[in-house]
Amino acid sequence: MISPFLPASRRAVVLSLVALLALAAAGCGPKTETAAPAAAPKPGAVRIGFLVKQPEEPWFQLEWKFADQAAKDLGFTLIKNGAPDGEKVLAAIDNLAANGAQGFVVCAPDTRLGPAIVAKAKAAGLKLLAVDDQFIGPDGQPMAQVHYLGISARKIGAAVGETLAAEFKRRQWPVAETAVLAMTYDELATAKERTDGAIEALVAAGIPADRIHKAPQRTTDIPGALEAATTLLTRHPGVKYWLVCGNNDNGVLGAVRALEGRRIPVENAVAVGINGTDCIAELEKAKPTSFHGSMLLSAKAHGYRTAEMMYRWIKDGVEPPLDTRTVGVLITRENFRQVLREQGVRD
Ligand code: FCA
Repeated sequence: MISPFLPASRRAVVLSLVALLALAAAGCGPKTETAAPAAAPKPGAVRIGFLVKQPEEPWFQLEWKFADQAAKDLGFTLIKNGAPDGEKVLAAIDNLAANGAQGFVVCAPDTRLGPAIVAKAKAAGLKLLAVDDQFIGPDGQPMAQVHYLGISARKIGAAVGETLAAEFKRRQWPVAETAVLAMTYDELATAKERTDGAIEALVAAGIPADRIHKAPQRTTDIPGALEAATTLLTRHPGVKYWLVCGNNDNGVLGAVRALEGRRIPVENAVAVGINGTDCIAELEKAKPTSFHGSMLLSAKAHGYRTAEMMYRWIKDGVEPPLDTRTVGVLITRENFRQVLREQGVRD
């Protein structure tokens, strides 16, 4: 199902794109680029692809770093590719097949590409494991038959909401002067679950539902969040204190920059992200900002573990579990250096 949140004109574009990609996946659409095969791999050599939607995001760079570690430890070749749109992800799968890969891990640029990706992987005889973002089928439901490793999104979102509620109580802000800024990206199921979880926890802690304001992001990078948050803040000039949650660090960082742009004092806002990998420079700033902390996810589980699962599947025929969920842990200015070291994110 195409998201009801898209305007009709964009829905039509997305629909025709999906149709085109399905055709291409079935081998009857326009040809996608295929690189010349590299030197033929040794018989029995394992080659695994790792495709990510936003290669510029530190989270995905860390997934790659841990997958590289798995390749080194287990002795397989890892082929990494950025796949920021549908055409690139399908072309990358062609390239993997041409280069002798037997399987790949993928965080798709749009989860509705799931059926096209599955069709292409099947046609090329490649094993497939979705990471982070679960594929959505033609019926709008998660494709539960496609192997997937992702976060326990609602639980992690709830932990964000609980952290914000605890700060709100500790600071004794009057409810009537406080509001929630939720940076949302409801087109992506894991993102929606995260912000829904945070909002549920805030309401359970006593924040009235009508003081919760959603700022839908058009893109999931900092500029997309800055734009959405600025628009929302302009519409609510009377709010003195802000509690900020979002889909990930970049969403929340964009909101923090928007609060600064509106001259909201640092101590009048508290913001908590998700990922923990994209906010390190923010936490390292000598002068604290409103960015209080983040739920650090396990880049190692998402990078090393997925690559290892794929390796065992190819080499030993051990099929991974269909659905694996990972947890998060809160990092703040007080503990982030130690926790990042413990998790192998930082030396
Ligand atoms: C999604 C987000 C990423 C990261 C990942 C686990 O793909 O876009 O930032 O949070 O889930």
